[in-house]
Amino acid sequence: FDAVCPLFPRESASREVKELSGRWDFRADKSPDRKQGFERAWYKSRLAETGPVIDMPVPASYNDITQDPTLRDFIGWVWYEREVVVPSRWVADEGTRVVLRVGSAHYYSVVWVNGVKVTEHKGGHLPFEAEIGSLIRKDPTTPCRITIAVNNTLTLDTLPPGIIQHMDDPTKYPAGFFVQNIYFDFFNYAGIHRPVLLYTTPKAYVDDITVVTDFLDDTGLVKYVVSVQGAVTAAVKVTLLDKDGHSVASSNKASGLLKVVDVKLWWPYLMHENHGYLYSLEVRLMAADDGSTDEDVYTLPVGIRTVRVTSTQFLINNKPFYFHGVNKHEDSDIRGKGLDWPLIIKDFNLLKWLGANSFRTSHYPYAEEILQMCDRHGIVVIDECPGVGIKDIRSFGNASLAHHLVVMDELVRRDKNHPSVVMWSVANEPAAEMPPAELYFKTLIKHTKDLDPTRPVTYITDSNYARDKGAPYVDVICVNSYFSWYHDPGHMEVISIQLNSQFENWYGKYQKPIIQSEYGADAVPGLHSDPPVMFSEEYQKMVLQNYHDVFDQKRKQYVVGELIWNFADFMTAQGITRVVGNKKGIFSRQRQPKAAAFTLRERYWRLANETA
Ligand code: BDP
Repeated sequence: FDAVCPLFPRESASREVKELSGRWDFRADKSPDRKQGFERAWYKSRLAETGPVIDMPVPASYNDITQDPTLRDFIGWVWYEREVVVPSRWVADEGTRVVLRVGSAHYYSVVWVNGVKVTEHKGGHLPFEAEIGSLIRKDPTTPCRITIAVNNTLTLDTLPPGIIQHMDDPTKYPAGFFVQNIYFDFFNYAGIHRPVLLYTTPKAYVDDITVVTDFLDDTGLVKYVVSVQGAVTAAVKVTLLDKDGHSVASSNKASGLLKVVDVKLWWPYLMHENHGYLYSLEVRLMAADDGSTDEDVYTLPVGIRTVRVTSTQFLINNKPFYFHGVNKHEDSDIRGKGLDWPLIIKDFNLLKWLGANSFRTSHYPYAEEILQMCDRHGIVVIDECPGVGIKDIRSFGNASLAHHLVVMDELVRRDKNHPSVVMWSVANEPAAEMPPAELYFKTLIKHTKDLDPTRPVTYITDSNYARDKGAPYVDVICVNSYFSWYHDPGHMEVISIQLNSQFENWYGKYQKPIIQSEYGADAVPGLHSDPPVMFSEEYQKMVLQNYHDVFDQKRKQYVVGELIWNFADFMTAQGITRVVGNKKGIFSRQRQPKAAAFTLRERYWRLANETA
């Protein structure tokens, strides 16, 4: 299968994009072993010809769209299909590459065009694509039929891992009954979560661009490499433009170093008036002299900044940076994990209202569209892969590790050029005290650093500092703790003692900067109690305040950040500790503030003013 082009599909003078968002035909394969669709080759004809179909929006999770409980909790293959009219000029011009791209689909996908398999992909949060020009040219008169089968089953070798449990006792369960067990705390939403689109490039095209930035006094340095496909000789011209469209540097080489006088650095939100300053790198692949290939143009946003870690600090542009931000989820009513622009922009407005300067993409890579917003607004990102719930010892096996390395390849390839991304997180709360964790994390972190030597690498731990086997390999210690919630529930008086010990123990052992990567408490919106009790808004607020007192002592030493769990309430699997989902949001799932949001807002703006 074709490798994925790492460049986000953008329109330009030489490239067109056709979005396939909207209504698709859909059917869940409810046969006992879920294999009927493959056995009867549902991809060979229109889906509506092989059985009943329903309407399904793309992008969206399918789980909350209908009133059918068996679809909400469905496990196995679902089938999506839609026909698209391909512009005749794309078909007529043999020199046009037509690429079908899926932003993401959870978890395993197989794609057919007019009944011919064109690609498959493992993993729920990263893009995949296939060149389909020759297929649509075979029969230019019929519309192009796209079929995508998606399977959400999680096993010990998937990321995140899960396990299917068959219940065979006929006195308790109906025949064939099975459940999907998961080791993570969010609903396993499934379906086509991000836009599906067709885009074109010329036959010879810009396939990848890598930029690494630095500066010396007032001069910005942009090291770049352009990779080209389909050209015999590649004449490349690159031009760096400022925000007003003025050229500030240029070159005729496919790789090199651009120097920018009086550079405007990319700064985090609220740290500088130029926060989120972006240049544009216009890359032009010249048409061949003999007319055999056309010109290709691609424009990449570039923020010039540096990242460095010392034993006590996290430095952006050589200035100490303190993360005051949130952990998020891609989650909302009805659409589940489906990309939704009103939600994205609302969330950025709330982040800015809060005075948050950062978030972690807990617990999987977010849509590229979200990272582009972070670049524009100066919101700093810890980019996390879907390595959440690595709890079973079998998930540390060779097959799991091999897949985890591939996921890091795909993630770094996709996100390497975002100035907002300042650190990679390879996992969340793995069973890091288990013996195989040492080699697993040593290998995984080294692999990530080889892929990208410019960014620190971490994983998020909730293990004991004395027994955590991967901590020696991370650049920043990221710790989650829930004092007076999961431990000593109801006793806020333990927080200051336990949190101080937590920081002192970790720093004492490793002398690395520390981020409190999660802390918080559930609050059911509108539930009040004074004196505070668990699940009331007052309790949540007081827990945060108790944590903040300790952060304020330690941030003068080696604590470099605090990320609240969570930005907003989110859906989870059903269970006795979850009241229609996880309620640790400082906003409700509908993005209305709880009392704690105002506490955090006051604090974040104060911190921002101190460090500006
Ligand atoms: C942490 C997990 C996070 C959970 C949170 C919680 O990292 O995914 O949602 O606890 O239980 O352990 O609220």
